[in-house]
Amino acid sequence: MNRRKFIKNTALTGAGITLGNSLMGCTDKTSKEPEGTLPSKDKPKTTLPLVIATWHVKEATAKAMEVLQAGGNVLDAVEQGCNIEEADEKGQSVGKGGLPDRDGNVTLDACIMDKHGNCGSVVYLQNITHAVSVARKVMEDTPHVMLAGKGAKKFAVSKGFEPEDLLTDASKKAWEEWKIGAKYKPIINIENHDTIAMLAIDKNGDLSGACTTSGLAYKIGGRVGDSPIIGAGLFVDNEIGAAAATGLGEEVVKSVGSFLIVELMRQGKSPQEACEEAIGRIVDKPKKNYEDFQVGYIAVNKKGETGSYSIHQRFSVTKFQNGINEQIQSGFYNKS
Ligand code: SD4
Repeated sequence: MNRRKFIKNTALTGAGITLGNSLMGCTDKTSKEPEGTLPSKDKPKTTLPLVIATWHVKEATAKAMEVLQAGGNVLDAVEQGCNIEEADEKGQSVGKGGLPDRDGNVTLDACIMDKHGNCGSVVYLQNITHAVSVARKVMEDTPHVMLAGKGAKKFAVSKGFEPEDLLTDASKKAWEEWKIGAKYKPIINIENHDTIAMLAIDKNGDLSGACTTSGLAYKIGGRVGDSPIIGAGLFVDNEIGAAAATGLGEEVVKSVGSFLIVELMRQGKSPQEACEEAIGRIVDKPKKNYEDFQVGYIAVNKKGETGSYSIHQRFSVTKFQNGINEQIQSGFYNKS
């Protein structure tokens, strides 16, 4: 048995005393209940499929659910869900209309990961709205994982993506106003609508995830955040679960947040516990500077249980499950 499987199995055995069959996966209907556990019919249902995403993005989760309900592929679901936000010019932190870097260039980061552990990513992509779809093409049509800048754009154009100006009048105006003071300070929550990271699980329990952003507003030209970094902004392991991040990417990269959450779930933590511990790793540092920035995580495990947690209040997630597409306020660390 390899080490990965060993840890997973150990975690399952340890937790099995209290959680019984529920940890054995959503498709296991044959094994007997240990004594003292609730009969299956009385347990809370974690029905599939489900979609969860960062921030208030009901149209995006609705699109992903529509794909899943139609029997579509879970990878198509997260891609098409994210595409909705990328095309929405009103969203100033994703795709078209994203806020530019300090030189006025809109540069996009995105990644996608499937149930087989395949992944694709683009960084510093310019003039192409659907960065997440380019990331998917990198995954499916190249031997690489990540393409950057000019090469990423050239590749996108070769795949039929139309170049366009992503700097809308509203974002240009915001940048011009910013230039007056030109202070670099991460904004804690942008109107409850920011980088979109989406995780989905289909009715068979298969997972995929995607993440797409224009990154931090007014960043230094060339800066890349966590969102296209596999393991930081997104991680999917079809045996265990998936996690994704939003917020100050530098802090997510330093703690490899999404991979950490999936590994914590592998060791037996619930998605909620794993998100809280990953935030704990960021805030619990000798130099306590977390008051200046936000990080938020979402996670889902193989059973369809979800979790979310952030440093500061007002991080919300959108979850679509059991026919209900709802915005949920996340728990948060900083109560002061
Ligand atoms: C980044 N994580 O580029 C992204 C930005 C973001 O909410 O998520 N903002 O660092």
